[in-house]
Amino acid sequence: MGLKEKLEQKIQEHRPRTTKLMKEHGNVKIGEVTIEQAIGGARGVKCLVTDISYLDPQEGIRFRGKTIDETFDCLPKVPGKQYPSVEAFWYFLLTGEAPTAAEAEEVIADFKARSTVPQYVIDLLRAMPRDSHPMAMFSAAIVAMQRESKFSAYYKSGQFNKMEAWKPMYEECTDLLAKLPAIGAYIYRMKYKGDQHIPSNPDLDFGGNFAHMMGVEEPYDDVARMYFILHSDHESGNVSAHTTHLVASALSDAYYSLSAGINGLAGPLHGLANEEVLRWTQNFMDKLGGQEPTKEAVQKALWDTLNSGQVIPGYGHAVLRKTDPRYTAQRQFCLENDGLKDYPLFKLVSMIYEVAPDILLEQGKAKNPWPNVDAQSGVIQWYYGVTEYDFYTVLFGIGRAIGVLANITWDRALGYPIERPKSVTTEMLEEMAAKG
Ligand code: FCX
Repeated sequence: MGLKEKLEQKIQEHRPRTTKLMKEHGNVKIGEVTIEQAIGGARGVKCLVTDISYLDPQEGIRFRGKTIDETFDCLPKVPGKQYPSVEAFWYFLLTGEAPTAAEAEEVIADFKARSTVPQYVIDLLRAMPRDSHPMAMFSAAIVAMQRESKFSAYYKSGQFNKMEAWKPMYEECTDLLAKLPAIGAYIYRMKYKGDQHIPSNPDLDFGGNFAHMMGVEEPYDDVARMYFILHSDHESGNVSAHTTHLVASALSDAYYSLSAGINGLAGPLHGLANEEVLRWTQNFMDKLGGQEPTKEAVQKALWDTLNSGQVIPGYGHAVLRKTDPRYTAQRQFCLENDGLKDYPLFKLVSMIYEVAPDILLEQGKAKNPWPNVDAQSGVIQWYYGVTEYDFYTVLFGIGRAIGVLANITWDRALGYPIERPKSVTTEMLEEMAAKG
């Protein structure tokens, strides 16, 4: 059974659960909202539903019920490689089942057939000022392809059927995802590698072809697979996932929705933190002027950052209350890699890990003093020669697309309505507060 057929089977099995919850238990309360939550960014308000991933504050992310290690273990590896293909993971996120090696190969072939980037996207990227931020380029490239939308064409066809709408959505999400490695690599080489490009290699999977088009040697292909999978999904409330879901809830197509989500990812409190981490560490190294970093120097630099009103990038989280297992997975990758484990930048990042949590605790503001995914990801990129850190959030964006596109396919399958929370005025809150 191919992925689309398997997905259809899963959707048919799932729909009665959603229908029953809505019809028979629609008035069961799952939480309350306080004034603090209404003003404070809806932190902890349970009002989104997804089965693609779940984030436990203590344990961290589970994809389709599996921890990071279990996810990597259950998926077929690319032959001769340590990590599974992104295509196998896409199958897993969509269906909740690990594909066999043959099923994964089928998805790899399907992605290849969809991976050509239209020339007008290249023209658009080339027309943008070369110093445009890579995230602005990435977002523009995605929204430019809206004219390809199969979902919008279906909506306009006059035959729109809510039960069938997931099919064109699935098609265009796959179309879009398959093109992202080539778009990312094009931006990278146009901006930073003298505009010299490397054609796609049709024999390679998503991660392998990305590494090839970036022009980075093995094992960067496995790094890319690991990176994309780790960054794919973090349940639905984070800015990029929520924005993509919100925009798609208006029946906007995947191009509009993902581009919007990518714009949210570009904020320094969200995905751009991986760029900020590298900027911070490089500035710190520059100030040291070749001297070995000491714990005392790191402590001082961290306090200087806090005292200047800035956040320590890569630390803290809105949901997590422990070290992010995505951080741990990447740290483990470094520790198991002979070159990386003694790499000065890795040692510095490890030193920050030793001192930053205590400093954040002493400062007493951050609810979570532990590192998140962004604190560790840049070191690995830097080690493999991808040192242009303003590109790092594009890498995050390619990964994040896997999760959010799987989510909006399911949004259409389950017929989730347009999202429209209610706002109140400050005066209303004051009246409610006075009543107690
Ligand atoms: N450094 C300094 N102060 C921090 C901090 C940090 N790393 N993390 C939180 N704080 C501060 C907040 O700024 C806030 O201060 P305020 O009361 O003066 O406004 C206070 O601590 C309480 O915030 P808290 O409830 O702990 O955190 P939020 O849920 O509001 O915000 C983020 C969560 C992630 C935005 C916050 O921890 C932060 O800014 N971290 C640094 C940026 C970062 O690494 N972002 C990436 C997160 C993630 F993994 C991703 O999306 O990629």
